[in-house]
Amino acid sequence: MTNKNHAWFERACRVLPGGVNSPVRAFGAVGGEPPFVVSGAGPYMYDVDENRYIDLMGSWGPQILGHAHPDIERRLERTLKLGTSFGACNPLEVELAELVCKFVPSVEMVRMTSSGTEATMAAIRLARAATGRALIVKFEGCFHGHSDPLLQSAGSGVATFNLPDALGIPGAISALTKQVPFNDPEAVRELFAEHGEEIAAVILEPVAANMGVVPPNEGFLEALRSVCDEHGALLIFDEVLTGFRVDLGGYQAVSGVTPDLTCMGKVIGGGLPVGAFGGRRELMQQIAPAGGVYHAGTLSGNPLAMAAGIGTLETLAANNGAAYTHLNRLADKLDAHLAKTFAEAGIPARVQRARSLLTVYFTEPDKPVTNFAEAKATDTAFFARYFQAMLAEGVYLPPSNFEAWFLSTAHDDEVLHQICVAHDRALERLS
Ligand code: HOZ
Repeated sequence: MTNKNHAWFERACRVLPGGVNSPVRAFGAVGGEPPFVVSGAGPYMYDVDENRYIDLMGSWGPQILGHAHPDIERRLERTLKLGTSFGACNPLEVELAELVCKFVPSVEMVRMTSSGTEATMAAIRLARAATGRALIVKFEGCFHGHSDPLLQSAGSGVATFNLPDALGIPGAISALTKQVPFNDPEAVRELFAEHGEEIAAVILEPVAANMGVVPPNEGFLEALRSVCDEHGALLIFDEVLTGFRVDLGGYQAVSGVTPDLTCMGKVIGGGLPVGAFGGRRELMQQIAPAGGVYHAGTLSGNPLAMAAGIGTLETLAANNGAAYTHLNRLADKLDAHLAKTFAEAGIPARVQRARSLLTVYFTEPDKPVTNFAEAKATDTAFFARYFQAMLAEGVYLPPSNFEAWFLSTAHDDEVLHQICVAHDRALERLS
């Protein structure tokens, strides 16, 4: 790390806990100091020392069109000139809501928030109000933001830093969240057999992507749908990561399983702070002021975030969703190259995918990782070495094995070739 990055990290550590504003940005699990990024263009990011990185982190998901996409920039410039926030109704929030309702199967009405955390928090409040029940079922290793009821056995930064679940969270609140292993419908059925009358909702990422990428086993989502229906509980999909990433309709469109409520974020804000939750009209009408369940936010529906979101969704929808064909094709190529070269190098590695979302686990290639316990049993220490070797070759991966890699439409075949070359060199460094 050259001088300017180091100096910025020292300054940051004096005024920001751990030098960061969100734990996953720190290099705690991979070692070293994080670069300080000053700009991005297409598939690249640049740090204060003018190092260029091919970005496979994509701001943890939102940058599906790459950095500084010209159409998004134009929309933001136009919107910016009109004012940054009014705290009053604005046409852009209606336009983005219309797009979300059009594309996401479960969503007839939507409420914009400022983050994914806020979206899941409000969706749970709504589920509790709608059912008159208190318990929530959550899956180990799924991450739904940092609200009190959802931090237990959480993935993402909580898993990366191996943090205790409950610091600062009263036991009475934790007791209302029941945890079960991902991909274990039997455990869910047993829980319902015991507490069926008390369970308000089952919440999950339909593809777990905060313990690395763990797709649902065949029939798992269907089983959850039917157990919720049987017991009058709501099914909540947290599609903050999968929404508009795996398909315009999210993973619910891919799987054909429709939840009662859907939480979104990331891509729908085109790189600006945003979140949203939505569902059937009859449920969403219970949100204030239409109904009595309170959710509010000064910056909810912020015009800049809405403008970036509209531009992003319209671009993704153009040409019959050609963007997704491109993303999936690149992911296929990357997956094939990684699998082949790891095998040739004698490194046990397994690429797990949900369309263009992917993770490499250092484990036996033919043994699927299906839950949090299995993800934690993979060789994360080797991932740290691989991460550093890739960074040294100019590729910025998410600095944790419990995260997904993100491609963008700005990554083309030439950039993919550069990633593959960097990877091959990284393997040489590791040999
Ligand atoms: N929620 C993101 C994906 N795991 C990480 C972003 C963050 O926590 O800063």
